[in-house]
Amino acid sequence: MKTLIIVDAQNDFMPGGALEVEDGDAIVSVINRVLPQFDLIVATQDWHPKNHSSFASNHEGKKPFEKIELNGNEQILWPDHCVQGSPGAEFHSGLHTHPVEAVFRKGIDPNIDSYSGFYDNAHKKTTGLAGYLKEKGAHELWFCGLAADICVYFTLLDALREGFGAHLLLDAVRPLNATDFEKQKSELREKGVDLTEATGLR
Ligand code: VGL
Ligand code: ZN
Repeated sequence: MKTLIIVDAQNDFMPGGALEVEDGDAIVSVINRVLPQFDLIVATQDWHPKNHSSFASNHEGKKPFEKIELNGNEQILWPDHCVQGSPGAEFHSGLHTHPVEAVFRKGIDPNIDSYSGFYDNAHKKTTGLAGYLKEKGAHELWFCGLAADICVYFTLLDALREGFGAHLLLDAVRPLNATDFEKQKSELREKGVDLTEATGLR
Protein backbone atom coordinates (compact mmCIF):
# COMPACT_ATOMS: atom_id res chain seq x y z
CA MET A 1 0.00 0.00 0.00
CA LYS A 2 1.56 3.26 -1.16
CA THR A 3 1.12 5.91 1.51
CA LEU A 4 1.70 9.64 1.17
CA ILE A 5 2.35 11.85 4.20
CA ILE A 6 1.81 15.56 3.53
CA VAL A 7 3.64 17.51 6.23
CA ASP A 8 2.37 20.94 7.29
CA ALA A 9 1.28 22.26 3.86
CA GLN A 10 -0.22 25.26 5.66
CA ASN A 11 -0.57 28.94 4.79
CA ASP A 12 1.88 30.18 7.43
CA PHE A 13 4.69 28.21 5.74
CA MET A 14 3.80 29.55 2.30
CA PRO A 15 5.19 32.80 0.81
CA GLY A 16 3.56 35.69 2.67
CA GLY A 17 2.91 33.51 5.74
CA ALA A 18 4.15 34.10 9.27
CA LEU A 19 6.99 31.58 8.91
CA GLU A 20 7.33 31.59 5.16
CA VAL A 21 9.42 29.10 3.24
CA GLU A 22 10.84 30.43 0.00
CA ASP A 23 8.98 28.97 -3.00
CA GLY A 24 6.93 26.85 -0.56
CA ASP A 25 3.77 27.10 -2.66
CA ALA A 26 5.53 25.42 -5.58
CA ILE A 27 4.94 22.07 -3.87
CA VAL A 28 1.14 22.31 -4.10
CA SER A 29 0.68 21.48 -7.78
CA VAL A 30 3.38 18.80 -7.56
CA ILE A 31 1.52 17.12 -4.69
CA ASN A 32 -1.88 17.46 -6.38
CA ARG A 33 -0.53 15.71 -9.46
CA VAL A 34 0.65 12.60 -7.57
CA LEU A 35 -2.30 12.17 -5.20
CA PRO A 36 -4.09 9.65 -7.48
CA GLN A 37 -1.07 7.33 -7.30
CA PHE A 38 -1.47 6.72 -3.57
CA ASP A 39 -3.66 4.21 -1.74
CA LEU A 40 -3.58 6.13 1.54
CA ILE A 41 -2.99 9.85 2.07
CA VAL A 42 -2.45 11.40 5.48
CA ALA A 43 -1.60 14.99 6.42
CA THR A 44 -0.01 16.57 9.47
CA GLN A 45 -1.03 20.01 10.69
CA ASP A 46 1.00 22.28 12.97
CA TRP A 47 -1.67 23.43 15.44
CA HIS A 48 -0.44 25.70 18.23
CA PRO A 49 -2.33 27.45 21.00
CA LYS A 50 -1.60 31.21 21.21
CA ASN A 51 0.47 30.72 24.37
CA HIS A 52 2.80 28.16 22.77
CA SER A 53 6.30 28.21 24.24
CA SER A 54 7.92 28.01 20.78
CA PHE A 55 6.68 31.53 20.01
CA ALA A 56 9.23 34.31 20.66
CA SER A 57 6.28 36.55 21.57
CA ASN A 58 5.73 34.44 24.68
CA HIS A 59 9.25 35.11 25.99
CA GLU A 60 9.96 38.60 27.28
CA GLY A 61 12.76 40.31 25.31
CA LYS A 62 13.23 37.43 22.85
CA LYS A 63 13.10 37.69 19.09
CA PRO A 64 12.15 35.11 16.48
CA PHE A 65 14.96 32.70 15.48
CA GLU A 66 16.83 33.16 18.80
CA LYS A 67 17.60 29.92 20.63
CA ILE A 68 16.69 29.25 24.24
CA GLU A 69 16.69 26.25 26.57
CA LEU A 70 13.18 25.00 27.22
CA ASN A 71 12.72 22.23 29.81
CA GLY A 72 16.22 20.95 29.07
CA ASN A 73 15.83 20.99 25.29
CA GLU A 74 17.18 23.54 22.83
CA GLN A 75 14.31 25.47 21.30
CA ILE A 76 14.41 27.82 18.34
CA LEU A 77 11.94 30.61 18.93
CA TRP A 78 9.59 31.16 16.02
CA PRO A 79 7.27 33.92 14.95
CA ASP A 80 3.67 33.16 15.98
CA HIS A 81 2.48 30.64 13.39
CA CYS A 82 -0.23 28.03 12.79
CA VAL A 83 -2.35 29.31 15.65
CA GLN A 84 -5.34 27.01 16.13
CA GLY A 85 -8.28 28.22 14.06
CA SER A 86 -6.37 31.02 12.32
CA PRO A 87 -6.15 31.34 8.50
CA GLY A 88 -2.40 30.68 8.73
CA ALA A 89 -3.09 27.25 10.19
CA GLU A 90 -5.29 26.23 7.26
CA PHE A 91 -3.94 24.07 4.46
CA HIS A 92 -3.02 25.96 1.28
CA SER A 93 -6.32 26.57 -0.49
CA GLY A 94 -4.99 25.04 -3.72
CA LEU A 95 -4.13 21.72 -2.12
CA HIS A 96 -6.60 18.95 -2.98
CA THR A 97 -7.44 17.76 0.51
CA HIS A 98 -10.47 15.62 -0.39
CA PRO A 99 -8.48 12.37 -0.64
CA VAL A 100 -6.75 13.00 2.71
CA GLU A 101 -8.10 10.26 5.00
CA ALA A 102 -6.78 11.57 8.30
CA VAL A 103 -5.12 14.70 9.68
CA PHE A 104 -2.74 14.43 12.60
CA ARG A 105 -2.39 17.67 14.53
CA LYS A 106 0.74 18.43 16.51
CA GLY A 107 2.27 21.15 18.68
CA ILE A 108 -0.88 21.47 20.78
CA ASP A 109 0.81 21.19 24.18
CA PRO A 110 1.92 24.76 25.05
CA ASN A 111 5.00 23.47 26.90
CA ILE A 112 6.69 21.51 24.14
CA ASP A 113 7.24 21.82 20.41
CA SER A 114 6.57 19.03 17.96
CA TYR A 115 8.40 19.03 14.66
CA SER A 116 7.78 15.40 13.87
CA GLY A 117 4.34 14.19 12.88
CA PHE A 118 4.92 11.15 15.09
CA TYR A 119 6.21 12.46 18.45
CA ASP A 120 6.85 15.68 20.37
CA ASN A 121 10.43 16.96 20.43
CA ALA A 122 11.18 15.18 23.73
CA HIS A 123 9.82 11.94 22.22
CA LYS A 124 7.45 11.58 25.18
CA LYS A 125 4.03 11.70 23.55
CA THR A 126 2.88 10.07 20.34
CA THR A 127 0.37 11.66 17.98
CA GLY A 128 -0.92 8.16 17.19
CA LEU A 129 0.32 8.38 13.60
CA ALA A 130 2.62 5.34 13.82
CA GLY A 131 -0.13 3.17 15.30
CA TYR A 132 -2.63 4.38 12.73
CA LEU A 133 -0.32 3.62 9.82
CA LYS A 134 0.56 0.18 11.18
CA GLU A 135 -3.08 -0.71 11.73
CA LYS A 136 -3.81 0.42 8.17
CA GLY A 137 -1.07 -1.92 6.91
CA ALA A 138 1.18 0.84 5.59
CA HIS A 139 4.86 -0.07 5.26
CA GLU A 140 6.26 2.28 2.63
CA LEU A 141 5.80 6.02 3.16
CA TRP A 142 6.41 8.86 0.72
CA PHE A 143 6.98 12.31 2.25
CA CYS A 144 6.32 15.84 1.01
CA GLY A 145 5.55 19.23 2.57
CA LEU A 146 7.13 22.01 4.61
CA ALA A 147 9.57 22.79 5.92
CA ALA A 148 11.98 20.23 4.46
CA ASP A 149 14.71 20.84 7.05
CA ILE A 150 12.44 21.05 10.10
CA CYS A 151 9.17 19.13 10.21
CA VAL A 152 9.70 16.93 7.15
CA TYR A 153 13.21 16.02 8.36
CA PHE A 154 12.15 15.11 11.91
CA THR A 155 9.11 13.21 10.66
CA LEU A 156 11.41 11.17 8.38
CA LEU A 157 13.76 10.32 11.25
CA ASP A 158 10.84 9.03 13.32
CA ALA A 159 9.46 7.07 10.36
CA LEU A 160 12.79 5.21 10.15
CA ARG A 161 12.80 4.59 13.92
CA GLU A 162 9.30 3.15 13.63
CA GLY A 163 10.51 0.74 10.95
CA PHE A 164 8.77 2.24 7.92
CA GLY A 165 10.37 2.40 4.50
CA ALA A 166 10.84 6.12 3.78
CA HIS A 167 10.91 7.96 0.46
CA LEU A 168 11.43 11.72 0.21
CA LEU A 169 9.87 13.56 -2.73
CA LEU A 170 12.51 16.23 -3.31
CA ASP A 171 10.46 18.28 -5.76
CA ALA A 172 7.56 18.38 -3.28
CA VAL A 173 9.46 19.89 -0.34
CA ARG A 174 11.22 23.23 0.27
CA PRO A 175 13.57 24.09 3.16
CA LEU A 176 13.71 27.11 5.48
CA ASN A 177 17.50 26.78 5.45
CA ALA A 178 18.95 25.32 2.24
CA THR A 179 22.41 24.71 3.75
CA ASP A 180 20.99 22.64 6.60
CA PHE A 181 18.86 20.67 4.18
CA GLU A 182 21.85 19.78 1.98
CA LYS A 183 23.57 18.18 5.01
CA GLN A 184 20.37 16.46 6.10
CA LYS A 185 19.89 14.94 2.65
CA SER A 186 23.26 13.14 2.92
CA GLU A 187 22.41 11.98 6.43
CA LEU A 188 18.98 10.72 5.39
CA ARG A 189 20.43 8.90 2.37
CA GLU A 190 22.98 7.17 4.63
CA LYS A 191 20.20 6.17 7.02
CA GLY A 192 18.30 4.50 4.19
CA VAL A 193 15.83 7.13 2.99
CA ASP A 194 15.16 6.90 -0.74
CA LEU A 195 15.59 10.41 -2.19
CA THR A 196 13.39 10.63 -5.22
CA GLU A 197 11.04 12.96 -7.12
CA ALA A 198 7.27 13.14 -7.43
CA THR A 199 7.64 14.00 -11.09
CA GLY A 200 8.15 10.65 -12.76
CA LEU A 201 6.73 8.66 -9.84
CA ARG A 202 4.51 5.79 -10.90
C1 VGL B 1 7.70 23.96 11.42
C2 VGL B 1 8.98 25.41 12.65
C3 VGL B 1 8.01 25.48 13.63
C4 VGL B 1 7.55 23.12 10.18
C5 VGL B 1 6.72 23.99 12.39
O1 VGL B 1 6.42 22.72 9.85
O2 VGL B 1 8.58 22.85 9.54
N1 VGL B 1 8.82 24.65 11.57
N2 VGL B 1 6.87 24.77 13.47
ZN1 ZN C 1 5.25 25.12 14.75
